[in-house]
Amino acid sequence: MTRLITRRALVTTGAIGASALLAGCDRVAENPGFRKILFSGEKMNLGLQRALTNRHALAPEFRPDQMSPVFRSNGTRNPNTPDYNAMAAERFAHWKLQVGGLVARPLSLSLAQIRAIPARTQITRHDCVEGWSAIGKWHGPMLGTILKAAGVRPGARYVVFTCADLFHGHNYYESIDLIDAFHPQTILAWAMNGAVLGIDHGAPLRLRVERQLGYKHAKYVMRIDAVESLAEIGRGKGGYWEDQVDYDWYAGI
Ligand SMILES: Nc1nc2c(c(=O)[nH]1)N[C@H]1C(S)=C(S)[C@@H](COP(=O)(O)O)O[C@H]1N2
Ligand SMILES: [Mo]
Repeated sequence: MTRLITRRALVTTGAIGASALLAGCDRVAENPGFRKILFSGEKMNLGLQRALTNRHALAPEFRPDQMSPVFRSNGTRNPNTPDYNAMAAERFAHWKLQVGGLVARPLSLSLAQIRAIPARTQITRHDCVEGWSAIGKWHGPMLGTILKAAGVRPGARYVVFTCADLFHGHNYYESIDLIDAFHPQTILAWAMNGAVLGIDHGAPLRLRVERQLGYKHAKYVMRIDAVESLAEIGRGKGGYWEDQVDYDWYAGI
């Protein structure tokens, strides 16, 4: 009996599944019944799971008493270029974030302007691919607020972050799609653990994209560009580590 019901459920799922998939993956994955069938058992397809995972779900948030006593810094700890050092020496008073690419209104925002935008505070866990994690508190405007002000044009599919630090003469960069760009926990943080963001953690501004692994969280963000394709940027894989060592572009956790 159980088996029959399961078979029937599967057959029904198959029929509805095809059209529902065409209608929009997220809705299919949000249905608990579909999730159970698609994501359980030995034959679970990881690629499919990734494609159907609810991209709008929130990352867990934590209480202040759960914050890590030490939050290590990783990758670049100081860009240490002449340009960056000059900006840091005046506490980024003349630094500006450029927002461009496929937008209706390119923006050039000072730190004071960014700090005046309504901000979100979130205590989240950072997971680095190298095998450590830390819980920290981040504060800054939602990336979506800034993108809405710039007006992302219809052809845009990704948002690219260009950073101040150089690796063999090339800027660290990262990219996310528009679902993550407009996710409520995707913020441009200018404060961490209740203090102004330090140089080791990406001053003056760093991305927090909480549903993904650490290397996606671009520090030292200088430019944000809406683009249609990632093919012409760097080596075309959407990020510094993706280009270098084949890390996944979508590093969902
Ligand atoms: N610009 C830039 N962003 C970066 C990196 C970097 O080297 N340069 N390293 C990444 C990696 S691998 C991790 S784990 C986090 C570390 O952030 P933290 O220094 O605040 O811990 O930053 C990410 N963003
Ligand atoms: Mo990392």
